[in-house]
Amino acid sequence: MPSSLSPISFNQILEHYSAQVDEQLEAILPASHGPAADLFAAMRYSVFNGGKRLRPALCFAAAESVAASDSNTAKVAAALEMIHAYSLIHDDLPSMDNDDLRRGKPTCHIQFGEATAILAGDGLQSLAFQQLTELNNVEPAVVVELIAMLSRLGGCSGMVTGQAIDLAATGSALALEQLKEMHAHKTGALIEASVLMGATVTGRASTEQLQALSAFARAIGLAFQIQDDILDVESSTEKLGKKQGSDVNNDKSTYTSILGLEQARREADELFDSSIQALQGFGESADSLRAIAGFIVQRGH
Ligand code: GRG
Repeated sequence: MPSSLSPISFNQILEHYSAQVDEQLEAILPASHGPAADLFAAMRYSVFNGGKRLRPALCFAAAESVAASDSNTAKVAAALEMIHAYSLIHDDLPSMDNDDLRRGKPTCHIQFGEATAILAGDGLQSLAFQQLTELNNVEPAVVVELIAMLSRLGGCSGMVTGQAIDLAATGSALALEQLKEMHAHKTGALIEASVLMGATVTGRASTEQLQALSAFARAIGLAFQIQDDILDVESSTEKLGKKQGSDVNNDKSTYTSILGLEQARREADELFDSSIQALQGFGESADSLRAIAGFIVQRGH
């Protein structure tokens, strides 16, 4: 367990990066206007409703691990957060997870209706790619690489396929390896994109550094999901005595249902250790990445 990393250090890191990405998101998503006012209101509602901005933080921290962050990092970070917001809007839809609440507030389709929620997700996805075409003084080859990374890891070789595996598995028990494969795609891929794109937009990341950052991101991506399952069980147990977490109620396999709570905690700790190990070739420039990894396995409700 990362005993040397205090939650305060992570909160400071998060606030610092959030301010920069929020400024960029404000510029991309001005207050709703014109004939499609509802669409813009729905996009803003979903982007500015209390997300932790974990993916932007990873993007900034990865940029700083190899060089420095700048206004281009903020654009890439905004693109990643818009993809994340779109995925949550679509994941909450009646035809998917059918959730009424997200971050304690009505989900986008409850607030704006299903058709507008679908369009808000579509709009956020295309705005994300548009951001990557509006970087300043970045080599065209780097722009192409960023677009390739986001389409691969956010799309059919990553998050979208993860969601499809999840849908196909509904109602049937998954073995541990299948569960890992599903989460590596569904949540891990966008986390990996956040780290790799942050480093790539600097134009200064070496192949070896990208390989190490990829190993780091894969480890924390899995740890993130395990911790999510642990929190799911803990919050349900706290609130309801003996009732299980929501994924268990939805008949979904989870790390805790397969491994049990204690073994799941050990796995998350081991993945944290592997993530730190992956950064051994980096000096202090990767301290923010290390702090974020600590937050991922220590975070509470
Ligand atoms: C619909 C194409 C499509 C994909 C959806 C990521 C995803 C795929 C669904 C999300 C389902 C879910 C709630 C998974 C648990 C892990 C997770 C992604 C939690 C939310 O991420 P946080 O904690 O969210 O970073 P905040 O609210 O802080 O932004």
